[in-house]
Amino acid sequence: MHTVHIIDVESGNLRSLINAIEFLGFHARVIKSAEDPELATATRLMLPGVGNFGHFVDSLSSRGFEKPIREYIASGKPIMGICVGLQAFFQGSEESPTSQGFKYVDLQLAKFDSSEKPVPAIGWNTCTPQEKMFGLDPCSRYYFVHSYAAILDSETKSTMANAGWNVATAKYGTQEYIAAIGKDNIFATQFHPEKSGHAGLTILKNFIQQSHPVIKHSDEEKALLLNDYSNYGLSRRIIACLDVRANDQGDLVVTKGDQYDVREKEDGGNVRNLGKPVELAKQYYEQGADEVTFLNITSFRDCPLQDTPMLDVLKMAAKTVFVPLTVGGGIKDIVDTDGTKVPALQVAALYFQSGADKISIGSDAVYAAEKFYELGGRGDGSSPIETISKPYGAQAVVISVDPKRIYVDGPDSTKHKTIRTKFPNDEGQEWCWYQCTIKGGREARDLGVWELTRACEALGAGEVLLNCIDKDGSNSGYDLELIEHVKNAVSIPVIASSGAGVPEHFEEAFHKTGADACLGAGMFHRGEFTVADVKKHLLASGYKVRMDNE
Ligand code: 1PR
Repeated sequence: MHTVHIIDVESGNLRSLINAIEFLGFHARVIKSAEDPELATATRLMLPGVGNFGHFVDSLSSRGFEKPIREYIASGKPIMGICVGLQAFFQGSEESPTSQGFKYVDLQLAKFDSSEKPVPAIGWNTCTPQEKMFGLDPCSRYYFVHSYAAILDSETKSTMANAGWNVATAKYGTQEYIAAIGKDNIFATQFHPEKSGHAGLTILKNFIQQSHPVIKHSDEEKALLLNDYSNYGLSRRIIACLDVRANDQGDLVVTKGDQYDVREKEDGGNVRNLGKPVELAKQYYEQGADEVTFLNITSFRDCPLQDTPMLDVLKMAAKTVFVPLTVGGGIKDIVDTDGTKVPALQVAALYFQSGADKISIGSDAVYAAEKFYELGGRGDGSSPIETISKPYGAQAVVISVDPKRIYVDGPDSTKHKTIRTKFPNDEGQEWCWYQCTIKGGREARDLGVWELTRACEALGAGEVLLNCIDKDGSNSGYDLELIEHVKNAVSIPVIASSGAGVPEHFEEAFHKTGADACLGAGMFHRGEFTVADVKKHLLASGYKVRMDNE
């Protein structure tokens, strides 16, 4: 059985890669030091990286990894780079102009053009591989999350061809870029195979076994699954969300509220118990969820670090769920039971090490935005959004927003950005703004969702999880006006949340708004519909979705 060695420079989520390798039945060994003697005996080496290019390549150099990696490559043994690990093989990146790549590929990486599409690019794209690329399948979807890429044009394509590189190309918006490269013993993917469901695990297995299967599909499968390059090339993302808390017996359960009230109306007002977090996460993964989000909904209480229950949930879930995991609730500066101050960055690091790909910040995002405006439209570097996105990248920082609709007479009746709604209230008011709340809707603040999301984007957030207290648990469909309002405010991806009750609601949100992803909770937990039901409905309605069949 092969042992796979993984270079670790503490850049993001290695746990998922280790889990994926072990799930496939191989051994995984992490190499943290360039002096580790196992580096010389390794026969399969992996170079995974997330976040900032400069941070990653500089860490490799300062920790002395560059020389042994070059020696390993020169020995002809297989190496695989993942994400920023692919980028490290290039000359350099516009992201970090003073940092040097390994220069195996004579190209520079550049930022995606955000004037035509959301950046970072987050989602499931296809790629078109040349031959001998470990079974990369043009009908499969792979999970990409990045702002910088090796952009292709006729010149860069001939550079790659002349240097003998096999390339898998992908297209995001109008920009073509490199999804994977292969030459001799080097293989690398811009996407995350360990987060790309069964399709990604297959690539990992083929690389480890050094096998290049030939992929065949029927015309029917091709018609259904090949990319039509709608939605910038990304499939429509369906996210299953688990609101987690301890019930009155002290067990950690998945619960679900109506307008954030998670207690039963009868039966003594117990916390609604809809299942066990790890089991449900696995179930939704197997049904085809493109992401799973865990929210610790009692995080407003004191939450000492060693009690943080979500860490264990994540660790367990990440062993069987190979799509991105987001965790929210309690990502803030905390004081531990022994009085130690633990900065939010450290809390987030623990979650990343436990298997999270993204963290989501709720209440602290509101505080950060309030401070941003107090300082005249800038941050001071201290908010968790800033401290976490700096080393881990914007794509790892989601802000979770809990807004409520507030009706007013007209745009001049409030300082907040308003919209004219198609749904006037009983008093006939046709204008409204969306008020931000903190502590799971318990406290309303003098800040609108428009202002909040713009400030958080400027501070470094990479995605918005857009809940809606009015719609939560209502099964009446998303607040489409709210989604469009926030899409107009920011250029980062927006996840529509709250109100989904039937598959048609997902279709409606994708059809009528620019939502980048749609999240559902109650309808899945109650077993009314599966994630697969939603995807089949979307597919039948002409939307491209990821169908990840074994
Ligand atoms: O403030 O950074 O500690 O984060 C707390 C997190 O917990 C926030 O993301 C906040 O949204 C969440 N939260 C707090 N209280 C509740 C609650 O329900 N009592 N849950 C809560 C928010 C909203 C979604 C829900 C959708 C879809 N729940 O997660 O899943 O509304 O539901 P539906 O499809 O059934 O309508 P911090």
